[in-house]
Amino acid sequence: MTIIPIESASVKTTCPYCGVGCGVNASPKNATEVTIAGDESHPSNFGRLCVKGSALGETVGLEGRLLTPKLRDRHTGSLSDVSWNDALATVASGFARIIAEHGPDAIAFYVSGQLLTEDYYVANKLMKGYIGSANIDTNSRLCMSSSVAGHKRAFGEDLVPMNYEDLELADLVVLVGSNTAWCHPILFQRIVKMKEKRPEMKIVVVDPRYTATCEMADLHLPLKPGSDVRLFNGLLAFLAEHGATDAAFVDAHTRGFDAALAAAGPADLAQTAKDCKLDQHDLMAFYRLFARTERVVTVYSQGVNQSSAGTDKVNGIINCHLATGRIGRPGMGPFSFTGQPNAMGGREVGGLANTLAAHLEFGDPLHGEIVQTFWNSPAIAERAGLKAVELFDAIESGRVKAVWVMGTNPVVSLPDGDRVKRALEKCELVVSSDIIEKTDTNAFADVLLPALGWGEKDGTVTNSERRISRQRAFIPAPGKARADWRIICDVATRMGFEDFGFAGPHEIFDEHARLSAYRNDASTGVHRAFDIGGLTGLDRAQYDALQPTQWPLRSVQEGSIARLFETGRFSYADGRARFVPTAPRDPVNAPDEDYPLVLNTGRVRDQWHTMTRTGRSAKLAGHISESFIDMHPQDALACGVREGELARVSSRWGSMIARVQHGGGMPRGSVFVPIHWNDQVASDARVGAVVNPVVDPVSGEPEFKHTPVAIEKFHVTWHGFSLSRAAPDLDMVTHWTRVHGAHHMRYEMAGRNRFDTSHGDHHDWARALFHIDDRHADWIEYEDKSAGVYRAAHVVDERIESCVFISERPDLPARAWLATLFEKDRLDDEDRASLLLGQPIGKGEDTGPTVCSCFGVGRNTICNAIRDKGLKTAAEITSCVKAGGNCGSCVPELKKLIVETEMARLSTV
Ligand SMILES: Nc1nc2c(c(=O)[nH]1)N[C@H]1C(S)=C(S)[C@@H](COP(=O)(O)OP(=O)(O)OC[C@H]3O[C@@H](n4cnc5c(=O)[nH]c(N)nc54)[C@H](O)[C@@H]3O)O[C@H]1N2
Ligand SMILES: Nc1nc2c(c(=O)[nH]1)N[C@H]1C(S)=C(S)[C@@H](COP(=O)(O)OP(=O)(O)OC[C@H]3O[C@@H](n4cnc5c(=O)[nH]c(N)nc54)[C@H](O)[C@@H]3O)O[C@H]1N2
Ligand code: SF4
Ligand SMILES: [Mo]
Repeated sequence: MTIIPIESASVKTTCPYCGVGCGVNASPKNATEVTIAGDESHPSNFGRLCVKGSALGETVGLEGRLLTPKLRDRHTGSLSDVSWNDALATVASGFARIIAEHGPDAIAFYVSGQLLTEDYYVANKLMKGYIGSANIDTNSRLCMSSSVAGHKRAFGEDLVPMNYEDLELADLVVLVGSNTAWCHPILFQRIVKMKEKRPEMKIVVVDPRYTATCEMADLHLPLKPGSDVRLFNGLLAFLAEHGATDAAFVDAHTRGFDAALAAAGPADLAQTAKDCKLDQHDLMAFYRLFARTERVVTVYSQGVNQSSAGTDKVNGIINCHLATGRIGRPGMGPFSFTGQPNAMGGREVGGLANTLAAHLEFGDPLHGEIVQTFWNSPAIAERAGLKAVELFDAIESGRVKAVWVMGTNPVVSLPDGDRVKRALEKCELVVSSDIIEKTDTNAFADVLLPALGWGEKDGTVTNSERRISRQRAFIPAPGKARADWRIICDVATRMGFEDFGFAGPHEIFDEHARLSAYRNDASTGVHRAFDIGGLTGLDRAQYDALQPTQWPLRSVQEGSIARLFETGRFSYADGRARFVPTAPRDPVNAPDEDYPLVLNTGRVRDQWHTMTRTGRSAKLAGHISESFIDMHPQDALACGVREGELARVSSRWGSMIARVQHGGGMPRGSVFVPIHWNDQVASDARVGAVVNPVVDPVSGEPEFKHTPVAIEKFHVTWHGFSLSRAAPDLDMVTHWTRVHGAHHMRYEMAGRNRFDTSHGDHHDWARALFHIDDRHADWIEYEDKSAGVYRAAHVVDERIESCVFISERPDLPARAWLATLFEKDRLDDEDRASLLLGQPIGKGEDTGPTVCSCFGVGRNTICNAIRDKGLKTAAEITSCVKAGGNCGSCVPELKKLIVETEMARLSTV
């Protein structure tokens, strides 16, 4: 690869991962190497980055990138490189033909909260104003759509009223269905820092699991999965009964209180505790704390949204804030933490199938008229399009015949993932814009379009507090990749539509800003809070210089509004917010005899979604390197599985395999499986295949946190792992997971094939595994037939090329020291002896799995330091072994290790 030298000036940009939207200083050294640091001037993070943000430099390389357009031959299945001309012609003519034959609703776009606002804007404009269908939906349907629906019902518009400072001004922060410590780490650190300053500030976590977030909480409510509506209905009734509501606010600014209170049922603490499976004293403590604390922020995330009662959960929470008048004032309010970097931007442009554009809606012809007049477009969609899950149903049934997937990986991330595969297989034309060539979804694409990735593209994103920040390019466009907005405009132009001739993202942003202000005032009857009129007319230089800015920003003179609803005015025409009655209902699918456990799915600290980017970082692979099934030890016993063994999780929809573990704080009856692992990195670990396709009736958001499942042992005869510079032959292995190393690939493996005991059998197997023909190759080998143990390393010119360790039992040697051998040009005698022995000689002890990814500090190192030096706080650990001293993401785990080490010490005295 040619390295293009570029100026190593630092560029201010925004992290492409979570909705916190941290500012990043990127200092490129060359086309693929960049130094990353937090931007001290950015008001989201003030210079801090979490571990994923800190590791961004490791993910900008070109490994695995899609760099040229490709077309698939449907007969042979093979892909071939084509010119942009041919690729665009195929897409445009394919869409045009299907529209001509079957109408505009026969095609669909499935887009992403990871697109930039400018990409999103033109995709929405093309579909809703030019093709004339509303069949554009986004993966935000899987993410924030229950919050969107809840906000619209309560406020009359999809508005997040808060800003991050409110988290610091609050005296009580309630985190509902949010593993903030792992998923919004920088906001978590801001909360924790404030709590250290003001210990009287309280944190309550509402989550069935005891997560890393609970380490910092004053109170953890491990409620029954799905019972949040009951919890907040109970709270509303409690507030009313104890005179803790704000009658003046309710009278002046809301409607529907009585109906909501009636739906909430009587204030019966014992009953609510029973319904939510909570300790009555804990419940009382929470209700009292909420009742007496004026400054309360209630944060909610996927434990709330991803539920068949998701929208009601959101309104249940908002009802309590409206009843107490705790909204629109400093340090209080309901706060939906957004997941993706541009979840909010997508909502602003109308990326969801049931919104039109710029917070204008379907159902009122005036809204359609406003948008169509502004666009001067040939058409305007008149009714909502298909929501993600329905959309893929329609693809499977043949109603939708072409789909363009942009920046999302639905085969992994939609529920009932095997059905998504079947749908894409049937679909006449599948187009995918991605930055990576091999993904589970791209395996089904007929046309692959190479997009520019983070660091290469330019545009804006909006974070959870409605702050618009620039993502800026700092490395040159690789190969033939193009910006998403440009690809969309190219297709639009080839379909014969004018009005897509933008010279750059600044022109798109300008049009978007103008639309937000167009006929946006009380006199039109379609006044909406989303207005960035103050950002219109930016030329390229001004756009490039745009500083992080919160909306609304009607005009430069008026400036940004940091907190919405300060005047008590909401977006409904009468200015009043609405209480929404939320009658509780149980999740649609309940556990039964065949599927007795509830599957909960979510995230781990160091991976991002389907791992196409974070999966390429060796640093991030160290924390958790394989998929797992976290379950209560007694449930494991009942299912006949043991910690460390492989097990199959199955539901009525599909199955997957992962390793059983305890210690994730699971209550009885629930299991937790992470969402990240997929067919590219593991043989059978795609949890989306297991998840039920039930959706919330209002928002259409899938119930990702609640699927009845069964767990059974996955029988294997041996366990093992390999490290190698070249890929091994995975057909020889029953179960595998790939783990990225700095100078090697590691494969965790297990198999069912029996080796007989004659020597040579294992040896031949190892040679075949690593594709080695040379009979005189240099091997270091050890075999213990009686224990069923075999290990071998293949050495070329004194340098290790590959090694494999297998055993009949899952307890295998540590991997960390083996990885260090791949950094060496030659093995010394001690290394060779260590390989034979299966453990390091004279190299100190095994450091254990990574806890602190920034400094690469392992669990054993930390536990030994705690034990030997009597460390009592995370800060002491940091000063002793550095762990926790950079991004701080591991601090909750350090606290847990202190407790665990102390427990272990006590149990041995
Ligand atoms: N490290 C990392 N961070 C991320 C992401 C990532 O992939 N990796 N993705 C980003 C995205 S897009 C999103 S949407 C966010 C998601 O951020 P979060 O919502 O914080 O993350 P999840 O792990 O999906 O789920 C949160 C919690 O909901 C709990 N839960 C399950 N069922 C219930 C229930 O019935 N009630 C309640 N109260 N809680 C329940 C789960 O046990 C889990 O701990 O994270 C963002 N940040
Ligand atoms: N079981 C279960 N499933 C879930 C969830 C859950 O909690 N449980 N959570 C859901 C949620 S909240 C979310 S947000 C989704 C996320 O799920 P996905 O959106 O499917 O996951 P990603 O891996 O983020 O997919 C992004 C894709 O875009 C590509 N990409 C990256 N940058 C660019 C770019 O600039 N342009 C283009 N065109 N492509 C790019 C990446 O390579 C990748 O293939 O998962 C959902 N699915
Ligand atoms: S908290 Fe981490 S992942 Fe989220 S934006 Fe900040 S650095 Fe990126
Ligand atoms: Mo998300």
